[in-house]
Amino acid sequence: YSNPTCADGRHTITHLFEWKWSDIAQECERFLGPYGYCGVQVSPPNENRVVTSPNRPWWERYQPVSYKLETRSGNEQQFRDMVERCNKAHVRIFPDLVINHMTGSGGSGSGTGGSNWDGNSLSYPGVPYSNLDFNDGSKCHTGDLNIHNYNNAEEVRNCRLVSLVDLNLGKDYVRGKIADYMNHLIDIGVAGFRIDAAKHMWPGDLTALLGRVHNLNTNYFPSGTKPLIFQEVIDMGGEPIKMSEYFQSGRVTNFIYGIKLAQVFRKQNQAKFLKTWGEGWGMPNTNDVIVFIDNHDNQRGHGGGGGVLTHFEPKPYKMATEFMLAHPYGWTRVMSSYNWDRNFQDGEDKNNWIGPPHNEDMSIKDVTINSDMSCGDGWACEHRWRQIYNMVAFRNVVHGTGLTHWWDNGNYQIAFARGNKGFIVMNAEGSDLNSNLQTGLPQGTYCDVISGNYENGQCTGASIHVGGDGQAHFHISGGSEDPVIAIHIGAKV
Ligand code: ARE
Ligand code: CA
Repeated sequence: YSNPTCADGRHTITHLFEWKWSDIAQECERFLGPYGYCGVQVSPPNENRVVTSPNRPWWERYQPVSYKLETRSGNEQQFRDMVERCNKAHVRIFPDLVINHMTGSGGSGSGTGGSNWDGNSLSYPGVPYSNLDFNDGSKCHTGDLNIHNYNNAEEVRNCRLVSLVDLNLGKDYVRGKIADYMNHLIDIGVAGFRIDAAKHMWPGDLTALLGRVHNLNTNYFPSGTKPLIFQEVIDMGGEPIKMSEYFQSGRVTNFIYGIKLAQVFRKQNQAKFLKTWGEGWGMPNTNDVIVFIDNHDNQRGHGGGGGVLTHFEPKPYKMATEFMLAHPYGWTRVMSSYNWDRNFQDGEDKNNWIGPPHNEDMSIKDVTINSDMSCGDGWACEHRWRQIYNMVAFRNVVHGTGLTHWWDNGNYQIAFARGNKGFIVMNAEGSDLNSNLQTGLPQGTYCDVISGNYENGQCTGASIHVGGDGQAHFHISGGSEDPVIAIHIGAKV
């Protein structure tokens, strides 16, 4: 379950957070396919609770009502159309799977697909689940059935995460309903899943569940291909539940990764130490993780948030993302956000609930595209930033090579090569970088893909001349907004 199910030569996914299926389908065709992305993590496709106080927060989608494919992102027919068009564009779809729980306890109503639910009697007829399908007082021993102590693994897995009513995945019936849902999505043609709140489910229940899941649809994938699974397990080292318990059922989210890189690019820890980045920093094996700079939770202070870089700080954010995409460690995910008006009070953003850009009737707005390729109407579209999409291509070009020719100045200036295919120089120092460096690349002129593109055999930004001995001269001004140069053999004039 940890083999990426990407089309050949593609190695990075992006999370198009809260996008509509119709926009994702277009984005696969007009951008993600042509620019070399492997795939898209999409918001939970199943029916969710309609939350009106606050009004339609993004997090309502983490409160399932049924497994019917009907949400603010679109209906089943639109979902199918997206999967088909994206696969045709060689872009894979990875739905976010919320299977640990249903809605918050208490309250009742009808969901985004019209199914009724009752969080008092634990009735979800759209599945159907009844009170018999949940962990209750027999399995969870906290007085209010909620999780309070993350140092008690049993409590974390059998009690309610922020009052979300906790499904009993030990039950055959529950596993069957979830497997049916997953198989429905697999048969439509998805390539794998993000598993939400995996920490809150028993590893044995997850492997048993996966045992009931189909191989991927042979219209798009070689026969016998298993879905790629990446599990959300927040493990920063201080709790009994470890990422390693979940390697059997796929990859895990490496949350330390973004926090540590934020420290470097905020100049709280010298960049020279990145020489041993990856397993050398005590992180899991490269094949067991998905890595990212920020995610939809920690970019707004949810889910162990705090301290990570986001699109609100573009200079260090781009640098951290460039480093991630240049470095061989991990399977990479690029966040793609929308903007909201942050309102910090006592260090907390009171607006961190705000949902995606929407129309009067609360339907999600279309993603509009400007003439410079950026997005409009509140969509941040980091995945379309030149410095980021060109490094996605860099990663594709250098795939399979190791890290070579490491150089640093003992402080915040670093450089390294990827075999004889690519080279990156980063200056996080503030003062100029002016050095001759060994690039490992064949002689020639290369486009710096940070300051510009390689178009019609020419560079729209800076060019770098590599000599017959592999050396090149680099000058990066300390005050530059983009103090990075990256070159690779796919952008050689
Ligand atoms: C909302 C309201 C709550 C309310 C609840 C039920 O905010 O006040 O009680 O509804 O009515 C998201 C939001 C939540 C939201 C939820 C449901 O973040 O605020 O609750 O949707 O609408 C832990 C988990 C981790 C989880 C984070 C948020 O381990 O799995 O908390 N992350 C995923 C998603 C979230 C989503 C959910 C799970 C739920 O990515 O977007 O919640 O489906 C330490 C621990 C971590 C812990 C962290 C935060 O770091 O190590 O394990 O993360 O603290 O508590
Ligand atoms: Ca649970």
